[in-house]
Amino acid sequence: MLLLSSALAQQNPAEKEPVQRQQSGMSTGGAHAPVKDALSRPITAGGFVEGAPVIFVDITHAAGLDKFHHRSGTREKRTILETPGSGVALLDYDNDGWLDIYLLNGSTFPALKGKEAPPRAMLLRNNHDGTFTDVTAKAGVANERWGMGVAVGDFDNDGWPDIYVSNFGKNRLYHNNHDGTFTDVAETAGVTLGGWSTGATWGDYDHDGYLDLFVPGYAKFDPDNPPIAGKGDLPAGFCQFRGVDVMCGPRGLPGEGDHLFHNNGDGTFTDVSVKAGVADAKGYYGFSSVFVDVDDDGWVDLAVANDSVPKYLYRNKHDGTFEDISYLSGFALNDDGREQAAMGIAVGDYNRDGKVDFYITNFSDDYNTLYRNEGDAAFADVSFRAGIATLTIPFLGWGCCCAIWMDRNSRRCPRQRAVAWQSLYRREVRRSVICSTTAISMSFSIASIRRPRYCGTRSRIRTTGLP
Ligand SMILES: [Ca+2]
Ligand SMILES: [Ca+2]
Ligand SMILES: [Ca+2]
Ligand SMILES: [Ca+2]
Repeated sequence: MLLLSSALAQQNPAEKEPVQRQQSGMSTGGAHAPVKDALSRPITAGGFVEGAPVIFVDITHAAGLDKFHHRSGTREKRTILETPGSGVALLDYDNDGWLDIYLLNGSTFPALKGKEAPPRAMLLRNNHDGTFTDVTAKAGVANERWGMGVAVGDFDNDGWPDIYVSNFGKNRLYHNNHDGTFTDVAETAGVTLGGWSTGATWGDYDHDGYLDLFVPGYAKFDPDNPPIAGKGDLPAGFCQFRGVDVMCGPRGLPGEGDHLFHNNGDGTFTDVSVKAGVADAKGYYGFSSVFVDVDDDGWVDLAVANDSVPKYLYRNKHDGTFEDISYLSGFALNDDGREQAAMGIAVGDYNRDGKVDFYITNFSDDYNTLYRNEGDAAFADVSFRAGIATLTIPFLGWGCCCAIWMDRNSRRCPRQRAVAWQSLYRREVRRSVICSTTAISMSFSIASIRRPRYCGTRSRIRTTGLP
């Protein structure tokens, strides 16, 4: 039959039907626009698709967060002081169970001299409806100094989170007055310092029940005589990046030391940096720090991310002092034995083995580093093996923080989530810091995290650190 049809077609080519060329692919109906819900999330008639990607919607304006504008010197960025950003903290300052936002601001050289109004930090209260209200003026936390980092902790154990602000210039310790206002008690507490402080961290290193405070220092910088190529002793072209004149530093600048303040329990602190062995005698350029127990002995240890030089890791010796295990642990350098320009620190148990790991952001043309905890305070740079190194090479990283992801469709606590929380809580030794990063540019801090209702009772995490 087929053969016959074919023969007839050949005999009468004029009667041949037009050839229907079939395209590759598949046959479908017409185009249909996606159906979205009120939050612009694509949905089907049956609701969300199991396993579908999580959709993020930019709600900055709707939430009222675009009122904040960060300033840091001028666009030209002729000096290193103008190049970093400032920290941010997520904290429940009014203990209503909803996270509020504290955004630090930078400053300008004219503002430092009182020639123009200084940029202000902003505290945004969570209205429980997706919006925030600027409560900075009432709270009294505008800072109005050149802000770098912020760390949140309840230093006086009154149940209300207090705020430490690291500045270029004097630092602040905002005590929470329980009524929506704060009082800067840094002077009486003895924790103002001066100079250039960066990402601080709270942790009870001596197990006396009171949070102690570590404050890294970056570099010594004189705003009246800033290092600029072509000025003073510095020849033109002295400070370049890829052949372009840029700001000078940090290399070549004297480093600022680090400080550990012991909480005396009476509202005052004592600088014990030298005795404790964490004073940074080398003058490294500290950016971020975090108290965290890396060896599971129940005592917080201390990690410090330094810019352009080796990083510090100090092991708590349980007697008020620390042992410098930066090199011994493998944390000081990367897998090639090379120092990196570390900016931010994130702490988290990424491989769910119960041991805390570190993720470090670095300068551009270098990869961000994932340090896997091998046990007994030994760390291995597994960035490339983990497949997350190459894509970070072109970018300059700043603050970072671990995140615990949750299956949005699940009303249960997935095992991995439970393990992650347990892992973090186990390390919350006597109000010590757990999951935090403190970085200069986006110093990030979570003071009170409310666990989802379906995952158990409310718990608090004291963390510090950043963006
Ligand atoms: Ca709140
Ligand atoms: Ca307090
Ligand atoms: Ca203490
Ligand atoms: Ca420890």
